[in-house]
Amino acid sequence: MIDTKEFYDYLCKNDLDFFAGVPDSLLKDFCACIKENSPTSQNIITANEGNAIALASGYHLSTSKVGIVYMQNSGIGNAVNPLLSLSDEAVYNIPMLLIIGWRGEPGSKDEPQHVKQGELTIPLLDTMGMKNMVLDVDYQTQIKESLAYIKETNKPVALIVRKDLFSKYKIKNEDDEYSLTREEALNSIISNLNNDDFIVSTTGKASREIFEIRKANNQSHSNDFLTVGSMGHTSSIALGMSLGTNKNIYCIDGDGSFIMHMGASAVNANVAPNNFKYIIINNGAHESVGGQPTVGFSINFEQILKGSGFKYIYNAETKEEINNGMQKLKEKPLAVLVIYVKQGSREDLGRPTTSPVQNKKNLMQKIIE
Ligand SMILES: Cc1ncc(C[n+]2csc(CCOP(=O)(O)OP(=O)(O)O)c2C)c(N)n1
Repeated sequence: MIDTKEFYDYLCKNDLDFFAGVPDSLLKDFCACIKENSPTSQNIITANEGNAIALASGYHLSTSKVGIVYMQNSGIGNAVNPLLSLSDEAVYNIPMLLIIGWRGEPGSKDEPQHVKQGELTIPLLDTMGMKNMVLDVDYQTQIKESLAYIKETNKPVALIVRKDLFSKYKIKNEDDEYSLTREEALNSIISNLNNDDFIVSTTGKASREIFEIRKANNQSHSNDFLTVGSMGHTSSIALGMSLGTNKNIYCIDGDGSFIMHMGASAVNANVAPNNFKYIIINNGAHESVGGQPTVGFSINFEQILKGSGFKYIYNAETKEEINNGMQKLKEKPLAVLVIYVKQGSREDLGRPTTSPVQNKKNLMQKIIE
């Protein structure tokens, strides 16, 4: 195990003190340590991983410093374009140090959405011609080696992080501004749905909670599409579904997911049929992976959504307001319900016990019936 603070201090000592990225569960402690010890201008939690590559590139242009980009391996896909068409040696040849959480490492047990990405993490980096190494306790030697390589080639280097590599580093919780938890909000949403309403829910704990709520209610899972991977694409999946059926499709998004591919919102608002019902649960954080902040509490969802073309925006903080908002979603076209909740989830929260393919089959059978 690596002492997280010592690792962070070692990076800073080597002039590696500019961070950008999207948080990850395996990097939870590392991200908490950066957040606690770096000024906010030196740790930019970006909308998506591609932005982080671009940001570190821009920072290098004005400082000649090497930025650190952190991400889960799920984010490699988002990063490929700027890695290959911006920082690559064939284009601008811009160095940076990537720190990548290795979900789905071959031989370890992980969720279905991480298995293929885990297998392909190193092959993908190799294919892109990126020097990479699996980070271990001898990290000082690895960082020295990375910096020597960067000095010689100006090329990015990736350090891959196994599960449980970093020691615990607890983030200090901000004061709770709102009273409901995400799970309570989901319970209220679900209690307002009919048997032929469908849900498309976002990546992370929201989908896990929905699975458990259905179980506790003795309801089938056939009405729910749990977007277990593919963060940020939930609303596009819901849009596609709503274009193919007359049934109501309730998209339940998170603030981090919404922000990751915010452009989808503009297209959704312009093409959404009346059965596309949009709900965003805003806890101002990437709660599922450790609670690092998003800009969810600093941006004006109402203006963004209205500017995109949605007509009616309803805000809710209480169960009663959710009930009213759900009623409005049923009545009005192009309506969005934004629910403000506090952070937190149950310690004993489970995971879906049926496979994604089985869930898909059950859902398709029900929706096409
Ligand atoms: C492309 C990609 N980047 C990062 C992750 C890791 N990840 C899983 S859930 C999550 C946080 C989602 O935040 P939000 O949508 O606000 O939902 P919350 O967890 O707060 O309920 C992150 C960053 C991922 N799955 N995919």
